[in-house]
Amino acid sequence: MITLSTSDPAFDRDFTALVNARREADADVARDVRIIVSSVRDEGDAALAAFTKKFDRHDPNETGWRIEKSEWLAAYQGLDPALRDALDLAAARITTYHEKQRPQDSDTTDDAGVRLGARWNAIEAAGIYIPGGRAAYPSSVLMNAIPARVAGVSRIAMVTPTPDGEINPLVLAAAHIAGVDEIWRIGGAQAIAALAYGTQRIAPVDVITGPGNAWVAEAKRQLYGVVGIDMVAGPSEIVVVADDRNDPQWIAADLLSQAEHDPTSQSILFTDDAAFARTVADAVDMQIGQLATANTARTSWDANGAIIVTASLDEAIPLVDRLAPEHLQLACDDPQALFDKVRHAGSVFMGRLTPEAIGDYVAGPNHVLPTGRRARFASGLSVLDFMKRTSFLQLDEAALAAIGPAAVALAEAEGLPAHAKSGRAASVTHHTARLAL
Ligand code: HSO
Ligand code: ZN
Repeated sequence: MITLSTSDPAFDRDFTALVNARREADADVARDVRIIVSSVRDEGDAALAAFTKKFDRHDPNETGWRIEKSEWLAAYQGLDPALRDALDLAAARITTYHEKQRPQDSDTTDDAGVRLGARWNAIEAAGIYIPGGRAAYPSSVLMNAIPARVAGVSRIAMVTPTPDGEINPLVLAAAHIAGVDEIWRIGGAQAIAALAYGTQRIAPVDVITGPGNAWVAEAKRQLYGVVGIDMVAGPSEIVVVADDRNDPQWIAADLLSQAEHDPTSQSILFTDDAAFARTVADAVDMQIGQLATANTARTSWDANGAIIVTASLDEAIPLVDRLAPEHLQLACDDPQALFDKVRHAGSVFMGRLTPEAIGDYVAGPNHVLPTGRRARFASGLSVLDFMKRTSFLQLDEAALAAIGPAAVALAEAEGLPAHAKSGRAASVTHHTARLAL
Protein backbone atom coordinates (compact mmCIF):
# COMPACT_ATOMS: atom_id res chain seq x y z
CA MET A 1 0.00 0.00 0.00
CA ILE A 2 1.27 3.44 -0.79
CA THR A 3 0.33 6.67 0.94
CA LEU A 4 0.37 9.84 -1.11
CA SER A 5 -0.45 13.43 -0.32
CA THR A 6 -1.35 16.10 -2.84
CA SER A 7 0.79 18.50 -0.78
CA ASP A 8 3.89 16.45 -1.58
CA PRO A 9 5.98 17.97 -4.44
CA ALA A 10 6.38 14.51 -6.02
CA PHE A 11 2.62 13.87 -5.95
CA ASP A 12 1.98 14.30 -9.68
CA ARG A 13 4.70 11.86 -10.61
CA ASP A 14 3.62 9.27 -8.03
CA PHE A 15 -0.07 9.56 -8.84
CA THR A 16 0.61 9.26 -12.57
CA ALA A 17 2.54 6.06 -11.86
CA LEU A 18 -0.44 4.75 -9.89
CA VAL A 19 -2.86 5.61 -12.72
CA ASN A 20 -0.66 3.92 -15.32
CA ALA A 21 0.25 0.83 -13.32
CA ARG A 22 -0.75 -2.26 -15.26
CA ARG A 23 -2.48 -4.93 -13.22
CA GLU A 24 -3.63 -7.22 -16.01
CA ALA A 25 -1.72 -10.26 -17.17
CA ASP A 26 -0.79 -10.23 -20.84
CA ALA A 27 2.31 -12.48 -21.04
CA ASP A 28 1.87 -15.43 -23.37
CA VAL A 29 -1.84 -15.73 -22.85
CA ALA A 30 -2.64 -14.40 -26.34
CA ARG A 31 -0.60 -17.11 -28.08
CA ASP A 32 -2.05 -19.96 -25.99
CA VAL A 33 -5.56 -18.68 -26.55
CA ARG A 34 -5.04 -18.46 -30.31
CA ILE A 35 -4.14 -22.17 -30.37
CA ILE A 36 -7.12 -23.15 -28.22
CA VAL A 37 -9.54 -21.06 -30.28
CA SER A 38 -8.41 -22.47 -33.63
CA SER A 39 -8.52 -26.07 -32.31
CA VAL A 40 -12.11 -25.66 -31.16
CA ARG A 41 -13.07 -23.94 -34.40
CA ASP A 42 -11.57 -26.76 -36.50
CA GLU A 43 -12.30 -29.82 -34.37
CA GLY A 44 -15.34 -28.85 -32.30
CA ASP A 45 -16.37 -31.16 -29.48
CA ALA A 46 -13.29 -33.36 -29.71
CA ALA A 47 -11.01 -30.41 -28.96
CA LEU A 48 -13.40 -29.18 -26.31
CA ALA A 49 -13.34 -32.54 -24.53
CA ALA A 50 -9.54 -32.69 -24.72
CA PHE A 51 -9.08 -29.20 -23.23
CA THR A 52 -11.66 -29.92 -20.53
CA LYS A 53 -9.78 -33.11 -19.60
CA LYS A 54 -6.54 -31.17 -19.47
CA PHE A 55 -7.68 -28.04 -17.60
CA ASP A 56 -10.70 -29.20 -15.57
CA ARG A 57 -9.65 -32.82 -15.07
CA HIS A 58 -12.87 -34.48 -16.20
CA ASP A 59 -14.06 -35.91 -19.50
CA PRO A 60 -17.45 -34.47 -20.48
CA ASN A 61 -18.10 -37.61 -22.54
CA GLU A 62 -18.27 -39.44 -19.20
CA THR A 63 -19.38 -36.76 -16.74
CA GLY A 64 -21.91 -35.28 -19.16
CA TRP A 65 -21.75 -32.18 -21.34
CA ARG A 66 -24.94 -30.59 -20.18
CA ILE A 67 -26.57 -30.18 -16.81
CA GLU A 68 -30.24 -31.05 -17.01
CA LYS A 69 -32.92 -28.61 -15.88
CA SER A 70 -34.18 -31.05 -13.27
CA GLU A 71 -30.81 -30.62 -11.52
CA TRP A 72 -31.14 -26.84 -11.48
CA LEU A 73 -34.58 -27.10 -9.98
CA ALA A 74 -33.34 -29.54 -7.34
CA ALA A 75 -30.48 -27.14 -6.52
CA TYR A 76 -32.99 -24.29 -6.14
CA GLN A 77 -35.33 -26.31 -3.97
CA GLY A 78 -32.45 -27.59 -1.86
CA LEU A 79 -31.25 -24.07 -0.99
CA ASP A 80 -31.32 -22.88 2.57
CA PRO A 81 -34.58 -20.84 2.69
CA ALA A 82 -32.86 -17.61 3.74
CA LEU A 83 -30.44 -17.91 0.85
CA ARG A 84 -33.26 -18.71 -1.56
CA ASP A 85 -35.13 -15.60 -0.40
CA ALA A 86 -31.97 -13.54 -0.82
CA LEU A 87 -31.46 -14.75 -4.40
CA ASP A 88 -35.14 -14.20 -5.19
CA LEU A 89 -35.00 -10.66 -3.80
CA ALA A 90 -31.83 -9.93 -5.77
CA ALA A 91 -33.38 -11.30 -8.98
CA ALA A 92 -36.57 -9.26 -8.52
CA ARG A 93 -34.68 -6.03 -7.89
CA ILE A 94 -32.23 -6.59 -10.77
CA THR A 95 -35.17 -7.33 -13.09
CA THR A 96 -37.06 -4.17 -12.11
CA TYR A 97 -33.98 -1.99 -12.58
CA HIS A 98 -33.14 -3.47 -15.98
CA GLU A 99 -36.71 -3.29 -17.27
CA LYS A 100 -36.34 0.49 -17.20
CA GLN A 101 -33.41 0.19 -19.61
CA ARG A 102 -35.55 -1.11 -22.48
CA PRO A 103 -35.02 1.45 -25.23
CA GLN A 104 -37.72 3.34 -27.08
CA ASP A 105 -38.22 2.88 -30.81
CA SER A 106 -38.48 6.10 -32.78
CA ASP A 107 -40.53 7.01 -35.85
CA THR A 108 -40.79 10.64 -36.96
CA THR A 109 -41.28 12.63 -40.14
CA ASP A 110 -39.06 15.65 -40.53
CA ASP A 111 -39.68 19.04 -42.19
CA ALA A 112 -38.59 17.72 -45.60
CA GLY A 113 -41.24 14.99 -45.38
CA VAL A 114 -38.70 12.21 -44.76
CA ARG A 115 -39.88 9.48 -42.40
CA LEU A 116 -37.02 8.43 -40.13
CA GLY A 117 -36.83 5.96 -37.34
CA ALA A 118 -35.10 3.25 -35.42
CA ARG A 119 -36.37 -0.07 -34.16
CA TRP A 120 -34.71 -2.14 -31.45
CA ASN A 121 -34.59 -5.93 -31.57
CA ALA A 122 -33.07 -8.42 -29.19
CA ILE A 123 -30.22 -10.59 -30.39
CA GLU A 124 -31.23 -14.21 -30.87
CA ALA A 125 -28.81 -16.11 -28.64
CA ALA A 126 -26.61 -15.04 -25.74
CA GLY A 127 -23.74 -16.97 -24.19
CA ILE A 128 -22.94 -16.35 -20.56
CA TYR A 129 -19.62 -17.29 -19.03
CA ILE A 130 -19.60 -18.08 -15.31
CA PRO A 131 -16.25 -18.93 -13.75
CA GLY A 132 -15.87 -22.15 -11.80
CA GLY A 133 -14.08 -22.77 -8.55
CA ARG A 134 -13.70 -19.92 -6.08
CA ALA A 135 -15.08 -17.17 -8.26
CA ALA A 136 -18.28 -19.09 -9.13
CA TYR A 137 -20.65 -16.34 -8.09
CA PRO A 138 -24.39 -16.92 -8.30
CA SER A 139 -24.78 -13.13 -8.23
CA SER A 140 -22.95 -12.96 -11.56
CA VAL A 141 -25.40 -15.46 -13.07
CA LEU A 142 -28.23 -13.07 -12.20
CA MET A 143 -26.33 -9.98 -13.37
CA ASN A 144 -25.63 -11.49 -16.80
CA ALA A 145 -28.73 -13.54 -17.53
CA ILE A 146 -31.42 -11.14 -16.31
CA PRO A 147 -30.55 -8.28 -18.71
CA ALA A 148 -30.55 -10.81 -21.57
CA ARG A 149 -33.96 -12.12 -20.52
CA VAL A 150 -35.35 -8.59 -20.13
CA ALA A 151 -34.01 -7.70 -23.60
CA GLY A 152 -36.02 -10.58 -25.06
CA VAL A 153 -33.16 -12.89 -26.06
CA SER A 154 -34.60 -16.19 -27.35
CA ARG A 155 -31.86 -18.49 -26.07
CA ILE A 156 -29.44 -18.06 -23.15
CA ALA A 157 -26.65 -20.64 -23.07
CA MET A 158 -24.48 -20.62 -19.97
CA VAL A 159 -21.04 -22.19 -19.80
CA THR A 160 -19.28 -22.89 -16.53
CA PRO A 161 -16.27 -25.07 -15.83
CA THR A 162 -16.75 -27.83 -13.29
CA PRO A 163 -13.19 -28.47 -12.09
CA ASP A 164 -12.73 -32.15 -11.14
CA GLY A 165 -16.34 -32.60 -12.18
CA GLU A 166 -17.66 -30.63 -9.23
CA ILE A 167 -20.80 -28.55 -9.80
CA ASN A 168 -21.64 -25.48 -7.72
CA PRO A 169 -25.33 -25.85 -6.71
CA LEU A 170 -25.66 -22.10 -6.05
CA VAL A 171 -24.81 -21.35 -9.66
CA LEU A 172 -27.43 -23.86 -10.82
CA ALA A 173 -30.06 -22.35 -8.52
CA ALA A 174 -29.29 -18.85 -9.81
CA ALA A 175 -29.56 -20.10 -13.41
CA HIS A 176 -32.99 -21.51 -12.58
CA ILE A 177 -34.14 -18.18 -11.12
CA ALA A 178 -32.69 -16.11 -13.96
CA GLY A 179 -34.30 -18.15 -16.74
CA VAL A 180 -31.21 -19.58 -18.40
CA ASP A 181 -31.96 -22.17 -21.15
CA GLU A 182 -28.85 -24.37 -21.25
CA ILE A 183 -25.86 -25.05 -18.99
CA TRP A 184 -22.70 -26.59 -20.43
CA ARG A 185 -19.90 -27.94 -18.25
CA ILE A 186 -17.05 -26.27 -20.06
CA GLY A 187 -14.86 -23.28 -19.29
CA GLY A 188 -11.78 -21.30 -20.24
CA ALA A 189 -10.91 -19.99 -23.69
CA GLN A 190 -12.22 -23.25 -25.18
CA ALA A 191 -15.74 -22.50 -23.91
CA ILE A 192 -15.68 -19.00 -25.40
CA ALA A 193 -14.57 -20.47 -28.75
CA ALA A 194 -17.34 -23.10 -28.60
CA LEU A 195 -19.97 -20.41 -27.99
CA ALA A 196 -18.62 -18.20 -30.77
CA TYR A 197 -18.21 -20.83 -33.51
CA GLY A 198 -20.59 -23.52 -32.30
CA THR A 199 -19.65 -27.19 -32.16
CA GLN A 200 -21.45 -30.40 -33.07
CA ARG A 201 -23.35 -30.19 -29.76
CA ILE A 202 -23.42 -26.51 -28.96
CA ALA A 203 -25.22 -24.05 -31.23
CA PRO A 204 -23.34 -20.76 -31.71
CA VAL A 205 -24.47 -17.58 -29.95
CA ASP A 206 -24.43 -13.95 -31.07
CA VAL A 207 -23.15 -12.18 -27.95
CA ILE A 208 -20.95 -13.48 -25.13
CA THR A 209 -20.88 -11.79 -21.72
CA GLY A 210 -19.57 -12.58 -18.29
CA PRO A 211 -16.46 -12.40 -16.18
CA GLY A 212 -13.50 -14.75 -16.44
CA ASN A 213 -9.78 -15.12 -15.95
CA ALA A 214 -7.09 -13.76 -18.27
CA TRP A 215 -7.62 -16.62 -20.78
CA VAL A 216 -11.35 -16.04 -20.96
CA ALA A 217 -10.87 -12.29 -21.35
CA GLU A 218 -8.29 -12.83 -24.10
CA ALA A 219 -10.55 -15.32 -25.93
CA LYS A 220 -13.38 -12.76 -25.86
CA ARG A 221 -11.02 -10.12 -27.22
CA GLN A 222 -9.87 -12.42 -30.05
CA LEU A 223 -13.41 -13.51 -30.95
CA TYR A 224 -14.93 -10.05 -30.91
CA GLY A 225 -16.22 -9.57 -34.43
CA VAL A 226 -17.20 -13.22 -34.79
CA VAL A 227 -19.56 -12.47 -31.90
CA GLY A 228 -20.40 -9.40 -29.87
CA ILE A 229 -18.99 -9.17 -26.35
CA ASP A 230 -19.86 -7.08 -23.31
CA MET A 231 -16.32 -5.91 -22.58
CA VAL A 232 -12.85 -7.11 -21.80
CA ALA A 233 -12.92 -7.26 -18.03
CA GLY A 234 -9.98 -6.86 -15.69
CA PRO A 235 -9.62 -7.21 -11.93
CA SER A 236 -12.13 -5.42 -9.71
CA GLU A 237 -11.35 -2.07 -8.12
CA ILE A 238 -12.84 0.45 -5.72
CA VAL A 239 -12.18 4.09 -4.92
CA VAL A 240 -13.60 5.47 -1.68
CA VAL A 241 -13.77 9.21 -1.05
CA ALA A 242 -14.39 9.76 2.66
CA ASP A 243 -14.20 12.54 5.22
CA ASP A 244 -13.21 11.95 8.85
CA ARG A 245 -16.80 11.57 10.02
CA ASN A 246 -17.00 7.97 8.87
CA ASP A 247 -16.44 4.87 10.94
CA PRO A 248 -12.89 3.84 9.96
CA GLN A 249 -13.82 0.18 10.43
CA TRP A 250 -16.57 0.50 7.81
CA ILE A 251 -14.29 2.24 5.33
CA ALA A 252 -11.64 -0.44 5.90
CA ALA A 253 -14.22 -3.15 5.19
CA ASP A 254 -15.32 -1.34 2.02
CA LEU A 255 -11.72 -1.24 0.77
CA LEU A 256 -11.19 -4.90 1.60
CA SER A 257 -14.44 -5.92 -0.11
CA GLN A 258 -12.74 -5.49 -3.48
CA ALA A 259 -9.22 -6.41 -2.35
CA GLU A 260 -10.48 -9.89 -1.48
CA HIS A 261 -11.64 -10.57 -5.05
CA ASP A 262 -8.24 -11.06 -6.61
CA PRO A 263 -4.56 -10.45 -5.84
CA THR A 264 -4.57 -7.93 -8.71
CA SER A 265 -7.64 -6.04 -7.45
CA GLN A 266 -7.15 -2.45 -6.32
CA SER A 267 -8.58 -0.41 -3.44
CA ILE A 268 -7.90 3.30 -3.06
CA LEU A 269 -9.00 5.74 -0.35
CA PHE A 270 -9.09 9.50 -0.81
CA THR A 271 -9.57 11.51 2.37
CA ASP A 272 -9.06 15.12 3.42
CA ASP A 273 -7.85 14.12 6.88
CA ALA A 274 -4.37 12.65 7.46
CA ALA A 275 -5.24 11.29 10.91
CA PHE A 276 -8.31 9.52 9.51
CA ALA A 277 -6.11 8.05 6.77
CA ARG A 278 -3.88 6.48 9.41
CA THR A 279 -6.83 5.12 11.38
CA VAL A 280 -8.25 3.46 8.28
CA ALA A 281 -4.84 1.98 7.39
CA ASP A 282 -4.65 0.48 10.89
CA ALA A 283 -8.21 -0.85 10.61
CA VAL A 284 -7.38 -2.50 7.29
CA ASP A 285 -4.33 -4.18 8.83
CA MET A 286 -6.42 -5.39 11.73
CA GLN A 287 -9.32 -6.70 9.67
CA ILE A 288 -7.28 -8.29 6.94
CA GLY A 289 -5.93 -11.09 9.15
CA GLN A 290 -9.44 -12.08 10.19
CA LEU A 291 -10.66 -12.73 6.67
CA ALA A 292 -10.88 -16.21 5.21
CA THR A 293 -9.68 -14.43 2.07
CA ALA A 294 -6.69 -12.92 3.92
CA ASN A 295 -4.04 -14.07 1.45
CA THR A 296 -5.74 -12.58 -1.58
CA ALA A 297 -6.76 -9.39 0.21
CA ARG A 298 -3.29 -8.85 1.65
CA THR A 299 -1.54 -9.35 -1.67
CA SER A 300 -3.96 -6.96 -3.35
CA TRP A 301 -3.71 -4.31 -0.61
CA ASP A 302 0.08 -4.54 -0.32
CA ALA A 303 0.73 -4.42 -4.05
CA ASN A 304 -2.05 -2.15 -5.34
CA GLY A 305 -3.70 -0.40 -2.39
CA ALA A 306 -3.34 3.35 -1.89
CA ILE A 307 -4.39 6.05 0.52
CA ILE A 308 -4.30 9.58 -0.84
CA VAL A 309 -4.62 12.62 1.38
CA THR A 310 -6.06 15.70 -0.29
CA ALA A 311 -6.66 19.25 0.93
CA SER A 312 -10.40 18.83 0.41
CA LEU A 313 -12.81 16.20 -0.91
CA ASP A 314 -13.38 18.42 -3.96
CA GLU A 315 -9.70 18.17 -4.78
CA ALA A 316 -10.06 14.39 -5.02
CA ILE A 317 -12.60 14.41 -7.84
CA PRO A 318 -10.35 15.29 -10.82
CA LEU A 319 -7.95 12.62 -9.54
CA VAL A 320 -10.80 10.10 -9.36
CA ASP A 321 -11.66 10.97 -12.96
CA ARG A 322 -8.12 10.12 -14.01
CA LEU A 323 -8.52 6.68 -12.41
CA ALA A 324 -11.99 6.22 -13.97
CA PRO A 325 -12.71 3.55 -11.35
CA GLU A 326 -15.12 0.67 -11.66
CA HIS A 327 -16.70 1.54 -8.29
CA LEU A 328 -16.69 4.91 -6.57
CA GLN A 329 -18.00 5.39 -3.05
CA LEU A 330 -18.70 8.95 -1.87
CA ALA A 331 -18.91 8.69 1.92
CA CYS A 332 -19.72 12.22 3.01
CA ASP A 333 -22.68 14.45 3.91
CA ASP A 334 -23.34 15.83 0.45
CA PRO A 335 -22.41 13.07 -2.02
CA GLN A 336 -24.54 14.71 -4.72
CA ALA A 337 -22.28 17.78 -4.79
CA LEU A 338 -19.26 15.56 -5.49
CA PHE A 339 -21.16 13.27 -7.87
CA ASP A 340 -22.13 16.29 -9.97
CA LYS A 341 -18.43 16.80 -10.73
CA VAL A 342 -17.59 13.14 -11.50
CA ARG A 343 -17.30 12.27 -15.15
CA HIS A 344 -15.63 8.85 -15.31
CA ALA A 345 -16.80 6.03 -13.04
CA GLY A 346 -18.56 2.71 -13.66
CA SER A 347 -20.95 2.96 -10.73
CA VAL A 348 -21.21 5.49 -7.91
CA PHE A 349 -22.32 4.65 -4.36
CA MET A 350 -23.57 7.76 -2.63
CA GLY A 351 -23.43 8.57 1.05
CA ARG A 352 -22.22 6.88 4.19
CA LEU A 353 -24.78 4.08 4.11
CA THR A 354 -24.25 2.76 0.58
CA PRO A 355 -21.41 0.27 0.63
CA GLU A 356 -20.36 -1.11 -2.72
CA ALA A 357 -21.11 -4.67 -1.61
CA ILE A 358 -24.85 -3.88 -1.61
CA GLY A 359 -24.55 -3.07 -5.30
CA ASP A 360 -22.69 -6.33 -5.93
CA TYR A 361 -25.79 -8.25 -4.91
CA VAL A 362 -29.18 -6.73 -4.37
CA ALA A 363 -29.54 -3.03 -5.18
CA GLY A 364 -30.49 -3.55 -8.85
CA PRO A 365 -27.87 -1.93 -11.10
CA ASN A 366 -25.47 -4.32 -12.80
CA HIS A 367 -22.24 -5.37 -11.11
CA VAL A 368 -20.53 -6.12 -14.44
CA LEU A 369 -18.72 -2.81 -14.83
CA PRO A 370 -15.80 -1.37 -16.78
CA THR A 371 -12.45 -1.89 -15.03
CA GLY A 372 -8.90 -0.75 -15.67
CA ARG A 373 -9.86 2.88 -16.52
CA ARG A 374 -12.32 1.71 -19.19
CA ALA A 375 -15.05 3.80 -17.54
CA ARG A 376 -13.54 6.57 -19.69
CA PHE A 377 -15.37 5.03 -22.66
CA ALA A 378 -17.50 2.11 -21.47
CA SER A 379 -20.54 1.47 -19.29
CA GLY A 380 -21.76 -1.37 -17.14
CA LEU A 381 -23.59 -4.34 -18.64
CA SER A 382 -27.16 -3.47 -19.59
CA VAL A 383 -30.17 -4.61 -21.58
CA LEU A 384 -28.70 -2.73 -24.57
CA ASP A 385 -25.78 -5.18 -24.74
CA PHE A 386 -28.32 -7.81 -25.80
CA MET A 387 -30.11 -5.63 -28.34
CA LYS A 388 -29.31 -3.87 -31.56
CA ARG A 389 -31.00 -1.14 -33.55
CA THR A 390 -32.25 -1.12 -37.11
CA SER A 391 -32.70 2.30 -38.62
CA PHE A 392 -35.36 2.86 -41.28
CA LEU A 393 -36.38 5.63 -43.64
CA GLN A 394 -39.15 6.32 -46.12
CA LEU A 395 -39.45 9.09 -48.69
CA ASP A 396 -42.31 10.26 -50.84
CA GLU A 397 -42.02 12.29 -54.05
CA ALA A 398 -41.74 15.64 -52.32
CA ALA A 399 -39.18 14.35 -49.86
CA LEU A 400 -37.10 12.79 -52.64
CA ALA A 401 -37.22 16.07 -54.57
CA ALA A 402 -36.16 17.97 -51.49
CA ILE A 403 -33.06 16.03 -50.48
CA GLY A 404 -32.24 13.88 -53.54
CA PRO A 405 -30.25 16.50 -55.50
CA ALA A 406 -27.79 16.88 -52.63
CA ALA A 407 -27.22 13.11 -52.66
CA VAL A 408 -26.63 13.22 -56.42
CA ALA A 409 -24.11 16.02 -56.01
CA LEU A 410 -22.21 14.08 -53.34
CA ALA A 411 -22.32 10.85 -55.37
CA GLU A 412 -20.84 12.62 -58.40
CA ALA A 413 -18.17 14.20 -56.24
CA GLU A 414 -17.27 10.76 -54.92
CA GLY A 415 -17.07 9.38 -58.45
CA LEU A 416 -19.92 6.90 -57.97
CA PRO A 417 -22.20 7.24 -61.03
CA ALA A 418 -24.58 4.42 -60.13
CA HIS A 419 -25.25 6.14 -56.84
CA ALA A 420 -25.90 9.38 -58.71
CA LYS A 421 -28.26 7.67 -61.12
CA SER A 422 -30.06 5.98 -58.27
CA GLY A 423 -30.51 9.28 -56.47
CA ARG A 424 -31.30 11.31 -59.59
CA ALA A 425 -34.94 10.23 -59.57
CA ALA A 426 -35.35 13.23 -57.29
CA SER A 427 -35.01 15.61 -60.19
CA VAL A 428 -38.13 14.33 -61.89
CA THR A 429 -41.41 14.97 -60.23
CA HIS A 430 -43.40 11.97 -61.25
CA HIS A 431 -42.49 8.60 -59.84
CA THR A 432 -43.37 6.83 -63.09
CA ALA A 433 -40.51 8.78 -64.63
CA ARG A 434 -38.20 7.08 -62.16
CA LEU A 435 -39.48 3.70 -63.25
CA ALA A 436 -38.62 4.65 -66.83
CA LEU A 437 -34.99 5.44 -65.94
N1 HSO B 1 -17.48 -6.73 -7.19
C1 HSO B 1 -17.49 -7.66 -8.29
C2 HSO B 1 -18.77 -8.44 -8.41
C3 HSO B 1 -19.06 -9.38 -7.29
N2 HSO B 1 -18.83 -9.16 -6.00
C4 HSO B 1 -19.64 -10.60 -7.35
C5 HSO B 1 -19.27 -10.18 -5.29
N3 HSO B 1 -19.73 -11.07 -6.09
C6 HSO B 1 -17.22 -6.91 -9.58
O1 HSO B 1 -17.97 -5.77 -9.71
ZN1 ZN C 1 -17.49 -7.64 -5.25
